[in-house]
Amino acid sequence: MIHTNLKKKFSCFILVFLLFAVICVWKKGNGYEALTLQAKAFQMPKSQEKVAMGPASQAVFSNSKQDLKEGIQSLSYSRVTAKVKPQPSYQVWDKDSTYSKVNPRLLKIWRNYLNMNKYKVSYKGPGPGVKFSVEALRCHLRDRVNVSMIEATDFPFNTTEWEGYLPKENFRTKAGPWHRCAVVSSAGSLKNSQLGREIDNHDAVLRFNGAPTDNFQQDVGTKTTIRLMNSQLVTTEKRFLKDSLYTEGILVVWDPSVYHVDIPKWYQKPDYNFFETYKSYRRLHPSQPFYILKPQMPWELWDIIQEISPDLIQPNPPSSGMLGIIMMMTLCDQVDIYEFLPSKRKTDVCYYHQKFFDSACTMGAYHPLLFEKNMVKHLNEGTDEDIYLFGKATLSGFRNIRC
Ligand code: NCC
Repeated sequence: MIHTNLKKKFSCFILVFLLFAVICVWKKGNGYEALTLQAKAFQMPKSQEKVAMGPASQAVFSNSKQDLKEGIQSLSYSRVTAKVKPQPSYQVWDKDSTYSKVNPRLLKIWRNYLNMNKYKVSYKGPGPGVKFSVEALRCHLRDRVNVSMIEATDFPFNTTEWEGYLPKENFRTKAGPWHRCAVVSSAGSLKNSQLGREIDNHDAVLRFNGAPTDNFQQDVGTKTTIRLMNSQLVTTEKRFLKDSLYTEGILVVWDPSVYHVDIPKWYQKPDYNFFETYKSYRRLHPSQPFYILKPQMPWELWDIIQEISPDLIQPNPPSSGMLGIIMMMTLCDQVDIYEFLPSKRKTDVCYYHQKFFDSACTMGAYHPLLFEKNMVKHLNEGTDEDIYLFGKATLSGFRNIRC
C-alpha cells in the first residue's frame, strides 16, 4: 500500500516537473523571437545597406541571431552604431575646379576670352583668391550685389518715349518674400530626374530663357513664378512675342553692359538692343509684370566671383543661372538649386529639352560658369548626397541672416 502511494507521488512529481520544463522552454523561445524582431527593426533597407559599407554596420547585423544575452548586447550596440553610420563619399562638383583640370578645349576658349575683354573689364578689387567663410561670403554678396530693376524715374526711362511701359509696381512688392524657392537650371541632366513634384512644392520657382515645362513636367515641374531671360533671347527669338511659354509669372530681362557703366551709357550701347521688343511685349501683355534688371548688378556679382577665385575669370558677365540664384537669395529664406551642380546624371547634352551636345553648357565658355559653380559649392549647406542624387544645392537666402 505504502509502496503504491510512493509510486503515485513520484509520478505526480515527474508530471509537474515536465510541465514546468515545457513552460520554461516555451517562454524562452518566445522571448528570443521578440528580441530578434526588434533587432531586425534597426536593420537598414537593402538599398541603404549597399551604400553604408563600413565594418561597423556589418558587425551590428551579424550578431543579431545569437543567444538571448548576445542578442541584448547586439541590440544596444545597434542602437548606438545606427546613429554614427559611416557616410559614403560621393563624386560631386569640386569647389576648386579650374579649366586646366577640366579640358584643353575649354582652357583655350577661357584664354581667348581673357584676351578679348569685350566689356572692357578693369577689376581693381581685392584678390584674386580671397578666402571667405560661408557666412562671410553670404554677407558680402548681400551687401555688395544690389538686385534692383530699372524704374520709371531712371534716365532715360523717365522720358516720354518710355511713358507707361515700365511696370508701376516695384519688383519687391510683386516678388516675394517667400520661404522656400527653387531655381531650375536648364541642364540636360534634369532629363529623367523625376524632380517635377519636388520642384513644384516650393513657394516660388525660377526658370531661365526659353526653358519649357510642357512635356517635361515629371522632370522639371509646372510652376513658373519668375522667368529670367537674357537680352539675346528677347531680341532674336522670333516666338518671344507669340509663345504662351512666356505669359506665366513675372518676367525679368537682363543685358550685359560695358563693365560698371551707368544706365544712360548702357542705354546708348546695349549688348542686344531689346528695347523695342520689350515695348511690343508690354503692349501685348500690359498686365504681366515685366522688369529690366539694372545693368550694374551682373558686374557687382562678377567682382565677387573674381575676388574669391584664384584664377582670372572670363571677363564676361555671369550666366543667367548665377544671376537668378542671387535674385532668389534676396527674395527667399531658402533657395534649392537644381542641376546647377551636376548630379550623377551629368551629361554633355546641353539642355533637358533639346538633343544638343556641348560640355561648355555645363562647364562654361563665354560665362565664368565654372567659377560660379565653385562659389555655389562653397555656399552649399545641403549634403553631397543631395547633389549626387538630385543635383540639388541648398543655400540660405539673405533675408534672415545676421551680418
Ligand atoms: O543656356 P541657358 O543660359 O539658357 O541656361 C540657363 C542657365 O542654366 C545653367 N545651365 C544650363 C545648361 C547646362 N548644361 N548647365 C547649366 O548649369 C546656366 O547657369 C545657365 O545660365 C544664359 O546664361 O543666359 C544662357 O543663355 C543661352 C541662350 O542665350 C539662351 O538659352 C537663349 O537662347 C546661352 N547659349 C547660347 O548663346 C548659345 C548660354 O551660353 C547661356
